[in-house]
Amino acid sequence: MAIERTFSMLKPGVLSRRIAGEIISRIEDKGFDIVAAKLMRIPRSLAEIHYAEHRDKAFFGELVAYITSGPVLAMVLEGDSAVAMLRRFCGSTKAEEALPGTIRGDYAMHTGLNIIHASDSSESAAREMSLFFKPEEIIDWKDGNDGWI
Ligand code: IDP
Ligand code: MG
Repeated sequence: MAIERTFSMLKPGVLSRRIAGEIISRIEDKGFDIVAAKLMRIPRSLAEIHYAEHRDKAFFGELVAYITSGPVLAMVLEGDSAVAMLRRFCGSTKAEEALPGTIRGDYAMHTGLNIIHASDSSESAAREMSLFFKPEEIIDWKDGNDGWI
């Protein structure tokens, strides 16, 4: 396995529900390293670029309205096969398909409010990281637990 970085985001509602700590704990417990984090309100222009692939979908307006409706916690996570690992950890996009034990499976009843974003490929990860973070905002660090997790 190779060390990768991926982009993740706790979507609006997570702070209001006061479950950000729980979700971050799960991310830490799994073994991802948080190498960047930023609490922000996403401007409409950034939301439209981030979700550009969905521009022509019926739910695009709703998606942009939701993602700009409150603070999000944008993060870069690092770890072995982090891109694929985080996707599985978050669970399926559709609420009714997200398995119990996954973040979406455990915390979301509605697809449009599925609480967490995770990049779907290395290319998306690189693109999304650069949309949300400057290179100097991503921190190189080691937790000293190599060999344990
Ligand atoms: P992903 O977040 O698992 O990568 P995408 O297909 O890229 O899923 O969709 C982006 C986001 O758009 C989803 O996380 C979800 O919040 C929302 N979304 C996707 N499909 C639907 C839908 O059919 N109805 C409403 N919202 C949707
Ligand atoms: Mg996606």
